[in-house]
Amino acid sequence: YRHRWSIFFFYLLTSLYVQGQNPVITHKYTADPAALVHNDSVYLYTGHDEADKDFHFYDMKEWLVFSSSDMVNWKEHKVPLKVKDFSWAKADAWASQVIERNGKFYWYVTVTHATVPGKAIGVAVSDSPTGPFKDALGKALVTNDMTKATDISWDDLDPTVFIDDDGQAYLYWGNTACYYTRLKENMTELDGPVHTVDLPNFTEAPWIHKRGDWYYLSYAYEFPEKIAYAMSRSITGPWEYKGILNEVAGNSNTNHQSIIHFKGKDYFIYHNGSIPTDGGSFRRSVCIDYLYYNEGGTMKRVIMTSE
Ligand code: FUB
Repeated sequence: YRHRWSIFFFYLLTSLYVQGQNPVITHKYTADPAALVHNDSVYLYTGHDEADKDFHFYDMKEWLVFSSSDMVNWKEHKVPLKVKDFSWAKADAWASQVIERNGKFYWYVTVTHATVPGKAIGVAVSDSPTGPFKDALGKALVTNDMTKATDISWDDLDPTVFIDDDGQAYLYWGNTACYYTRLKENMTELDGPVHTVDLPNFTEAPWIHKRGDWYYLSYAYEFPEKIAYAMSRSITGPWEYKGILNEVAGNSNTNHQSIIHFKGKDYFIYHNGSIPTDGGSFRRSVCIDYLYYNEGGTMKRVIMTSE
């Protein structure tokens, strides 16, 4: 019996985000986490939900950045980037991701274009992970050109960026259809055709990570969103669907994951609407839970702290 109890307590403890508390940021509503491991720190980039409780849609004008060396204590930095830093954009600081290349930090963001109807992807650059960031191009990197067979006006959103072991960079993004293309070494130009990845019930929010020889493409599945994932031996596929990684995150229709390995542990970072009274789909909060792999590389379903 003692043995059984110790197993029970082990699972109880490891299934909760024991060291810290969820949500990890409570003084502001934060959404669409994208974490970057750099040197001995994690930089957590988020959107900022500013909708008051009578406004039933996203009100997002800026992105935020927090850093931590232990995944528990988060330091907020000066607001590093706003929609208005992109002269060609008019609204919607939606999902984003930052990556480092050759000492520069590139931040791929979703916004609404001021003149081309629909969503667009821009890229900002900085010498520091905490900014200040500046629009790298003075125009969008990806606009809604309505030339893809699957095109809808809001499919050019939720960029995720990945640099493969051979140095080739890739940009994945999409809503309803998942797209990818190569990026030139300068990280600010697309290189070659746009491909579509066929994934069951793909909604949005692709995230690419690699562990050992496996590539993982996780994404928001159905709506309200669960997070599902596929695995491949190559960044360009073929991708094999593996199932649900995370269930619907409480009262938030969206979920939006980021997956990192930091100081020997794996983390699943997402958002829910769990701040009491006003939290919900348009007032979301970033949470962190542990992620575990099975032998063979598949991922165990995440146990959210709120479960
Ligand atoms: O935060 C606005 C949008 O909601 C994001 O772009 C999606 O991924 C979803 O989280």
